[in-house]
Parts: sequence; structure tokens; C-alpha cells
Amino acid sequence: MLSEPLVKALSSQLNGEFYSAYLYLGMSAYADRAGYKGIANWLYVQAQEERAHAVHIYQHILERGASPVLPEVKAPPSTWRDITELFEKVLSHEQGVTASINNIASLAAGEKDHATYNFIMWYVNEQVEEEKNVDEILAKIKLMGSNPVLIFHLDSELATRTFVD
Ligand code: OFO
Repeated sequence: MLSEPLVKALSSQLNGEFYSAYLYLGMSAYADRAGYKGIANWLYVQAQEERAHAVHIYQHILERGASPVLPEVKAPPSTWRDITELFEKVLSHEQGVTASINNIASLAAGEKDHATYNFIMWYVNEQVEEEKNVDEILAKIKLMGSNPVLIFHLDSELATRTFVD
């Protein structure tokens, strides 16, 4: 059975994952309207991944005999100065998510809840991957400057991403 503090922390993370999905969905719409169809696809797939992250936390809470708390998901911003600012926000958002996941890992370890610790380790590893991917995209965007050919190539590259649950 999950402890109260872990139910609270995992429920808050569940809510945060849905917020991430909302944030990336809104970003995807912005990129689509700005003509970056490939970037829009990458963000849309990211939103699908975030929803899957939320659902897996929901399932873990239930499997451990507790009830998830489901508060309101706050609305994300809907507009960005440009694609650089958008990906800077993705990176800082993911860094915040990493801190929150690490807190849950510390809490589970402190309580000797090995099942939750093992469960949350998947997220710890996922955050390493997510931060690395966004960091690489951001570095490319900064190198490209306003070169339309390079931007086109990056957009085409990001158009190939597909969702894998
Ligand atoms: Fe769920 O990994 Fe991003 O937020």
C-alpha cells in the first residue's frame, strides 16, 4: 500500500504529466500554424508520450491499493516569440520535471518502497533521454540562425518521429 506522501507526490506528478501533454499540444498547434509541420509533429508525439506517462502513474497508484487525486490541469501558454523561445521553454520545463521525478525517487527510497522506487526509475531514465533530445534540437536551432534551408532540414527530420508507448 502506498503511503500518503507518495500518493500525494505521485498524484501531483500525474497532474504535471497531463500539464506537459497540454503544454506540448499547445506548442504543436503554434508550430503548425507557423508552418513548421515537422516540429508540430514532434511536439504532438511528445504530447502523446506525456499522456502515456500520466496514465502509467495512474495505474501504479491503483495497483498499489490507493486512489489518485485528480486536481484541475492548468492552462498552458498558447503563443511564443519564435521556435527558439519555444524549445528553450521545453528544456526548462523538462528540467523542472526531472527535479520533481527525483524528489519522488528520494521519497520512495527513504520509505523503502522498493516497488515505487523501481517504478519511478523508468522516469528517471526517461528524463535523461528527454533533456538530451531537447538540448540537441535547441543546439541545432541556434546553429541554424535564420537559414531557411537548414530550418527546412530540421523540420523534415522532426517530421519522422512516431509515437511508441
Ligand atoms: Fe513526462 O516526460 Fe516530459 O514532462
